[in-house]
This record gives sequence, C-alpha cells and structure tokens, in this order.
Amino acid sequence: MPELQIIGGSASNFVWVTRIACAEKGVPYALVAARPHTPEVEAIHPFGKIPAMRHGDVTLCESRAICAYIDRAFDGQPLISRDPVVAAQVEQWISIICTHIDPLWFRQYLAAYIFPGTADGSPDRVRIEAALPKMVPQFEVMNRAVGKTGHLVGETFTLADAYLMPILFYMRTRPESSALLGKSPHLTAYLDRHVARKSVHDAIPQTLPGSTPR
Ligand SMILES: N[C@@H](CCC(=O)N[C@@H](CS)C(=O)NCC(=O)O)C(=O)O
Repeated sequence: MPELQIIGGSASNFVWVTRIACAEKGVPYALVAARPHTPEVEAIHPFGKIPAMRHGDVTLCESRAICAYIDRAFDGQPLISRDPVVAAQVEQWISIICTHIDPLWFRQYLAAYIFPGTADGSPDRVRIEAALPKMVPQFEVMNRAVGKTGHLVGETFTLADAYLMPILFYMRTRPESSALLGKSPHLTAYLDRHVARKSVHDAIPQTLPGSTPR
C-alpha cells in the first residue's frame, strides 16, 4: 500500500480536519509541509488551496473530498454513518461550518489578526469590529447545537465535530472570541472535552498560523 500524504501546513484548520479523519479511521499518513499556492499544491488544487492529498496515483484536493476518500478507501470504523438521516445531519453541519462559521470566524475575524495586511502589521481592527456583531448570534447557535449531547450530531464524535474543533481551538487564542466562548458554556465544555481526544490533540499545531506555513 503506498503512503498516504496530506499536503499542507499543520496550522490550517482544513488540513487539521483531514488529519483528524486519518486518525479516527486509523489510517497512517505523512504530513508533507507545503504552503498554499506553491507548485506542489497547485499541481493538485486548481486554486492552490490546502489540504491536498496524494495516495499512490490518486491525488485529491478539498478537505471534504479527501475525508470521503479516506473513509471509503480504507477499512475501519466508518467516518460517516451508514444511516441516511445521521449522515445527512453530519453533512448539514459540515456545510454550515464551511459556509458560515469558517468564512466569518476564521477568514474574517482570525485572519484580521494573523494576516492583517495593515501597514505596520497590527491587527486590522476594522475587520475585527465588523466581524464581532455577526459572530455573536453564530456563537449562540453553535452553543445550542452542542448543548444537548456534547456533539453536533447524536451521541458520538463525527466528522462534523472534526470540522468545528480546529476553528473553535483558534477562537481561544484571541481576546474577543475567547470572551464569546466565555459566554457559551456548552461550547466551552465541548472544546475542553474534544481537544483532549487523541485524534484532535495529536494534530494540534506546534506553531499558530501567521508564523508557520498554512
Ligand atoms: N474548501 C477548502 C478550503 C481550503 C482552504 O481555504 N485552505 C486555506 C488554508 S486553511 C488556504 O489554502 N488558503 C489559501 C488561500 O485561500 O489562498 C477545503 O475544504 O479544503
């Protein structure tokens, strides 16, 4: 069996998701460090984004497609339930995280700290202040979502939780999002619990984004 390579920087939340998927599934992999828009990434992702994946002759990009491949190409506990309702609920939350949570919490708010684009490199307060009022109701939604069972779907850790955890982890690293977490007891308990999960914990970035390839 050829080596499975996850290509990208460990600080990327989407790279982290694919590493959680490998670990949950028990699939050994090598993390091949690469920045977005480098030749090795652009050879696989048409827009140069990470993660990319190589497994023998198979190359893939987009975290959701990579996770689907990891799930279907290898034996082991399914990453996505075979129950159609549960599977659809997992996809529903992954979609919400990718289309609502990541664009606002990570690409707008966190990026204003780590990739500010300001003349002196200081955080872009305009982008931060614009993001915060929109983040408040989203934190409330996500707090309620994990309140009942401590998971996004059902009673077990699913790929939906794997998508949320890296973003949530980063929310603790900045003051305003930390304060929002402080007002979200279910989300805080969820973060504390799942960050200790081996698949999540083992892929915690050694260095935070902005200082390493992502
Ligand atoms: N939809 C993609 C998103 C990947 C993505 O946005 N990756 C970021 C790093 S976390 C990236 O490559 N950013 C560089 C860029 O957008 O130019 C996925 O699920 O893999």
